[in-house]
Amino acid sequence: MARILNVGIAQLGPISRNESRQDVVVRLVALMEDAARMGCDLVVYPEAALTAFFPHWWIDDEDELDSWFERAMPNPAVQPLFDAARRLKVGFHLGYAELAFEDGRKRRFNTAILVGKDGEIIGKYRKIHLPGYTDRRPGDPFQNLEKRYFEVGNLGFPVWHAFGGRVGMMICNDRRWPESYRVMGLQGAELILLGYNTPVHNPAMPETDDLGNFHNQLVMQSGAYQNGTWVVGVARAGVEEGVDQIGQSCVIAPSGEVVVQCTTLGDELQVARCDLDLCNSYKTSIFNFAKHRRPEHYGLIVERTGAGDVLGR
Ligand code: CDT
Repeated sequence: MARILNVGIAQLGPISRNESRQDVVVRLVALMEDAARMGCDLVVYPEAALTAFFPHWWIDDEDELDSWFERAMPNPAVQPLFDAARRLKVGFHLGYAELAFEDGRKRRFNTAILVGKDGEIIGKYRKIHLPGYTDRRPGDPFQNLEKRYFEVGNLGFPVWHAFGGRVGMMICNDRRWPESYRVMGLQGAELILLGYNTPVHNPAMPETDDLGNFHNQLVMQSGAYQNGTWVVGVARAGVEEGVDQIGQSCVIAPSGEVVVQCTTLGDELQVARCDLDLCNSYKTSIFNFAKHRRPEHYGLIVERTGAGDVLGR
């Protein structure tokens, strides 16, 4: 029997700096209710979906910085989303800023969770590829301070048995790196979920400003095809606190084709019927990793000895 999963892409428009989490959760629940009406099994929300994207501005004060983070998941502000999942029997993927107390210290991560139709958390991922910088760039129209506000994720790129398939997560900038997909592809991922906040303007590379949407789809389409997996990418779009962000949230089939795409820069739900078995022919023929991949011939350093590096040939 075919393994069909109806996946909703719940794109968000801008969130203002003073919008409460409770108000944002009302927006998220409205999108989930739409998704339930359209028969979705799973809804995917963007990166850091509970607040405005605060890495775009400088924050000096520690308490103020902490106020953008979630200390527990769920927590009272987000509980209505978990309750809605249970009531509507719709799972979800949600990005948020996480404040954790681990190894005897306070730690901050850019995190995403996968939640089942019963409202229980199935898995957690912490963003590994953090863009931007730690210093202040007063000449730039906005900041990109992820390297200052977050630690590099320490949970790897796991793949979970969930929703009748093998599901992995990444977050925003991770999608530009082929190894993010490949590490999950090597674990048999059939569905990779991700959210993004991508400014149209990149102050460090203004020559690419016209290419933002192209690069967005280029990396996700390649990742899907080269690993024989569905990829679902969901934006927070539009002009938020003066920063213009791309939309074009989409669902990509293992063929690399975009099957569904958002057309606005606001809150918008689109639905894709994802047949997880479409991954099979890619995984068993052209991208049968065990049969065709030859990492031992890539010339990677496999051993460092006193006499020199041993290459994997
Ligand atoms: N949030 C995030 O990771 N954004 C980065 C901006 C990089 S500048 C083009 C991204 O890769 O979309």
